[in-house]
Amino acid sequence: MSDRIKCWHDAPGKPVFVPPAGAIDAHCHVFGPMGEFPFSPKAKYLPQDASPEMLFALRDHLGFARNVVVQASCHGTDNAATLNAIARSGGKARGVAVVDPDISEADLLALHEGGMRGIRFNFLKRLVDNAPKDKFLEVASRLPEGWHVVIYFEADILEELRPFMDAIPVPLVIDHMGRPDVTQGPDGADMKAFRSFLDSREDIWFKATCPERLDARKEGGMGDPWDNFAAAVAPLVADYQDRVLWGTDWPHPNMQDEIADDGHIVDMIPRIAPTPELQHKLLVANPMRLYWPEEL
Ligand code: 0GY
Repeated sequence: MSDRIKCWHDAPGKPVFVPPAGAIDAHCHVFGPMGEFPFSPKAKYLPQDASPEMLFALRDHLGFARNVVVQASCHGTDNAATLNAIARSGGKARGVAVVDPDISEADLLALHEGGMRGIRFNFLKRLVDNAPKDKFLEVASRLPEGWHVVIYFEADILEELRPFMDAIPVPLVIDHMGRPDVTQGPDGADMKAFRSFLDSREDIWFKATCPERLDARKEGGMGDPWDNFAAAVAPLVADYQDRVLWGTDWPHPNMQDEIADDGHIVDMIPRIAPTPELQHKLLVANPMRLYWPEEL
């Protein structure tokens, strides 16, 4: 039990920034509870329980209305814990699944019924053993109507992944902007490459997320208050304001070296989206289009 890691802040501060009504935390996870929803035997980290109730309490504390729960790698392709969180949310959560690429049409539809609206392909070698592009492409071609593909990769493999991503026939959502080195600044090589990728298709979305990962002290950044992140990401949000999402990344998988205060993470929002109009797009209008389009 003692080697189960915990990466979240016990008592995050109340943010100064007040999110607009209907704001959506579009990137967060749940872990377990392990007694009901065991972790995958292939999990690369074993976290303490981060339950739906904890997530919803944080949502309310931070001033958000809804969550998009992304299936975490520690649960493998068994989406039961994420579906449980969605079911317990009273309609205030939807999700992104991780599936065995051989999944049947009936099982995909069951995921849709359970509130999933996309699938995630993870290319981080420290999180998954293999990422079969040919099988991913096949399953991406038979997703339920309106679904998208979330892709998680690091900046050094963006070019290598381009032909694969170009071939995906549904909208793409890129986790954490493909993890650019934000210390390079807004015009650094990583941001330039990411912009060129965004310019290649109008249906590529991204999450302006994870100052705590991308601007962490241990990665050569500066840590909270994450000035490198604000400087590098604000121009991207302004230039691609109709296809950017935001999320807390709670419970911050694998971040035990530097526990981020979620209140501070929320207070980054006005630094990357300084006007009420941008904030509404980032937190309400954009995620609603992807996750609750029937309400628009
Ligand atoms: C994140 C990032 C990480 C982990 C996962 O599914 C996961 O385990 O996404 C990570 O370790 O970088 O998006 O939460």
